[in-house]
Amino acid sequence: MSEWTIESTVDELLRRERERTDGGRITDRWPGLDLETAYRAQDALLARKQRAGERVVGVKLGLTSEAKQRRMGIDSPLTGWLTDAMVLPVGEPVRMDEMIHPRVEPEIVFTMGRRLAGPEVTVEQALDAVATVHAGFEVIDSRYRDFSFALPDVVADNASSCRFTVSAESFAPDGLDLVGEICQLSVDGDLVDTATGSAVQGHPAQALALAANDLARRGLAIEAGWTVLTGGLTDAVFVEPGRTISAAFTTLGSLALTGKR
Ligand code: 0L1
Ligand code: MG
Repeated sequence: MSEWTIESTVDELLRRERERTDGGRITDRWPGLDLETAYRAQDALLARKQRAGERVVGVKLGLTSEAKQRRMGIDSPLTGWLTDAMVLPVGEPVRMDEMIHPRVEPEIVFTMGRRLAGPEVTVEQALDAVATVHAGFEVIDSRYRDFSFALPDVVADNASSCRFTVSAESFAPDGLDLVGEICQLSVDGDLVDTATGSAVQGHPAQALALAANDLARRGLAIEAGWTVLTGGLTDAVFVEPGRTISAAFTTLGSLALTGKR
């Protein structure tokens, strides 16, 4: 491709998703792809999905923990869109034949009781707009080889969004200690990682405020009823056929996912 544009970037990323194939960084071929243009590409990619019948049901934050930022070599959080096609009902397997190289991470999830619009949303205002809190899993699946990307690449790729599961058990935010909430991540019964809610920007509601303030720069807001994934608490674990990944939270309950070829 001689000259890269937002539309050709979207074409390429959707082709990789459809054909379940990864590829090199767009920024290697389009060094002019800056962050602002990348978010325009993300919105254009969403518009294509909406034209194909998908409906926005929420927003996700990515790279909200220092551990994940260090691992991916990117020191900034980002946001992406969640659609109804990404919903993975509790108990359903992760269908690996629909994906490229899926990984799973446990998250604290909010459902919104009220619209939340930036700028200058505080953590208190963010938490006040939350209806319920849940344990959740995000299945991420980068359209880049080996999950190797610069920030504009992963932003254009809708923050590696693929699927997400939200536990049916719900909690009112009042009275929860979301900073101290512990999550233990196990693979086939073996504990592999532990983190607390403080890993997510110091407080998961801080991540929510960050999303509202970021979206406000694009003239957008978080709508009532939306789901918000606040970001991986621990590192993400690769899905394998037959592998069961489980997360046990102190208050929010437990969830498990199994990979299926
Ligand atoms: O949800 C996430 O934290 C992932 C954001 C994108 C980075 C990645 O693919 O690991
Ligand atoms: Mg995530």
